[in-house]
Amino acid sequence: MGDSDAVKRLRPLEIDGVIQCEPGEGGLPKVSVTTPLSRAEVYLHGAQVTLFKTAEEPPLLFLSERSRFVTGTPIRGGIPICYPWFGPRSGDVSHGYARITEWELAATRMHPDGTAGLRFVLPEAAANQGGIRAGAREEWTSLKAELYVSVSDRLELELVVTNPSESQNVALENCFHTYFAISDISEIAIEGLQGTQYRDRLQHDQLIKDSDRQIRINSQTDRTYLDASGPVHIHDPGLKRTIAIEKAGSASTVVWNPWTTQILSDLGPEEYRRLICVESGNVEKNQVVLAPGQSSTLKVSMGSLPLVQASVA
Ligand code: TA6
Repeated sequence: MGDSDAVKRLRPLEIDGVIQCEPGEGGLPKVSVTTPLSRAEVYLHGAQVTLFKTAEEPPLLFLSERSRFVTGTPIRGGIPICYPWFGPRSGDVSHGYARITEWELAATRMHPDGTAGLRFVLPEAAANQGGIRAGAREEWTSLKAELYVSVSDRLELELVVTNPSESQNVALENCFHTYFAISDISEIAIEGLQGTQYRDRLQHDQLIKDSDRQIRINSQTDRTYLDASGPVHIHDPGLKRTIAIEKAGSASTVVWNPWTTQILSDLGPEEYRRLICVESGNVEKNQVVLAPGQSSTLKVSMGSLPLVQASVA
């Protein structure tokens, strides 16, 4: 397949042997990153990371075999960027328009320690569709959003949003809706959320305090943990690894698995067994309010380590 105009525009940003731009699934422009320790792939569509893998590990992220790669439709898997809202919104896409917009690749670099860095910019027109989108607010049209992706033995993402207004506060939600690859949903234990409160979407949105040291998934799960800013570990004996998720600038953590009951056309019937979403952001009462001229940074750092033996009860 010949280079599309979008891929041709990316050529000057390539770094030989490290950063290549090429047509990906569905012909969508994809940036492939190779470092001495790892590989990654990021689609300009949604600035969505779809692959991260260190040399000796299975991929860290789950990507549905049935994901569509079509403009205007979210990719199912990897790290969707939920912005500037989280969740459903009447007349517009769920989780905001950032993940169905083609971002611009603004810069690439290779650090002396071998880390590869990418910077993506959300086009200002994203909030519009020939007129402001049904779900968008006027004040969002002037926000500046940039995504920094850093690839080494870990994967780090930073979403930086700036309010250029000289007079107006702007409220928004943001979230890295990360799909982690696991051996089997029955195997894993999630640790780090003990003692925090969550809104349970499966129990009439009631607020519940989580007293479990470890969370195990045995049915459809959709929990929004509020005022939860700490690290989370996903212990996976099946893959003999613990996935470590650290974050900064994030007060909310969402845990989701569709099980067999939430039917999604872009997710195979058995794929629920091989994914768990642990999402890092600021949603609901944890929403971000930017004063005039203020910026916010949502940062997540993820990687895997040998299974923390004592962890799995
Ligand atoms: O992450 C939790 C959630 O809001 C769930 O309610 C579920 O709908 C999931 O996101 C996937 O949403 P999507 O719009 O990507 O199908």
